[in-house]
Amino acid sequence: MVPDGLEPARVTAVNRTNCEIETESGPAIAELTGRLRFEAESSMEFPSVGDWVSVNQMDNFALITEVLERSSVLRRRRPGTDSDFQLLAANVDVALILQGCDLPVNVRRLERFAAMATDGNVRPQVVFSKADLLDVPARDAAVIATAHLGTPLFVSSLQENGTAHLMEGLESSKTYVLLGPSGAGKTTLLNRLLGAEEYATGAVRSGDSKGRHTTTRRHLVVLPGGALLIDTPGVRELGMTDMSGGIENVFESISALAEQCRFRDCSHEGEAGCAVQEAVDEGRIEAKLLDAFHKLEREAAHFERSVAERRQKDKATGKLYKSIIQGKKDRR
Ligand SMILES: Nc1nc2c(ncn2[C@@H]2O[C@H](COP(=O)(O)OP(=O)(O)OP(=O)(O)O)[C@@H](O)[C@H]2O)c(=O)[nH]1
Ligand SMILES: [Mg+2]
Ligand SMILES: [Zn+2]
Repeated sequence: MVPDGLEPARVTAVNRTNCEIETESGPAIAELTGRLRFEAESSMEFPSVGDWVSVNQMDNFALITEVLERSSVLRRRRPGTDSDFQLLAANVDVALILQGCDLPVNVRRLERFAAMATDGNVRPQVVFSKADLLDVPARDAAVIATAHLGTPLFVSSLQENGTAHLMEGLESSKTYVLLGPSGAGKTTLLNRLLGAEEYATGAVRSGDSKGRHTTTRRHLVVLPGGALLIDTPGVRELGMTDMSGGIENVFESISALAEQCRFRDCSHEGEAGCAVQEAVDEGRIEAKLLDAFHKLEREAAHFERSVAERRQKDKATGKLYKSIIQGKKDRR
């Protein structure tokens, strides 16, 4: 709830010394109150892109007094720490996880992005970008390799109807975030959805198709249809390395083994004739990795359960944001 005398606003970008926010009366630059700045116990308490905050508006200046409760977060472990997190974005509904078709499908990376999203109550959606570079058999192979992560979308920002399918699925006043390595085509897609070359994109290196880290900050943009999209810099280090040590393709190999379990609905938690458990017992799969697999599944289940709850909240937040955007349009 926003206290009396204050108004709600949404953080669209975070700079070193201030935040950019969208208020009912349009965009503004805002600073944190001293209390917020000095009493924070962890960096997670500071506003991040996508956060709803309550602000005290003055003439051409605003003060953020409070970060409102988050419905979801995208966060990663700070490299080298166990419990310190870096918040990438807040109040995100769907993470669009991009994999460029100019590079081999990196299932492991997609899984890590998906786990990061699920972990924060964000729905992961795999998106194969640069689909113009893919023939049909390669497309089928990509679908099969990532089937455990849901049905992927294919987009091309260069083809005539290359983004139509994705665009149709974007819901007004829902918040989406673009994730993926540098060069995957995140900003190109954003420009395409905006219908304008508004943000800088960069060609990938000719040798290995790696990106050049063109986008350097996260920012939230309102799309013509009313959906909200956060562009991010290519993530170098995911900070989900607690599962390191040969997780490569582990989810795939568990899925493959699961087909040999006696029961089709085997949960691999001690059932008779479980091929996955057998592989763990024989040391072919590390127990730690099976745990990680179970954790991801539990998170997915938890996510399903909380969707209904979140719908209620989303409705309220959506209305609020709509009124802000609408208010802005009316004044134009
Ligand atoms: N063939 C093809 N190339 C694309 C497509 N989308 C983007 N590209 C190219 O991919 C390169 C990288 O695109 P960007 O949008 O800058 O990538 P990014 O993910 O924003 O990269 P960072 O900002 O560095 O994280 C550019 O040369 C784009 O022209 C596409 O749909 N098809
Ligand atoms: Mg970019
Ligand atoms: Zn089993």
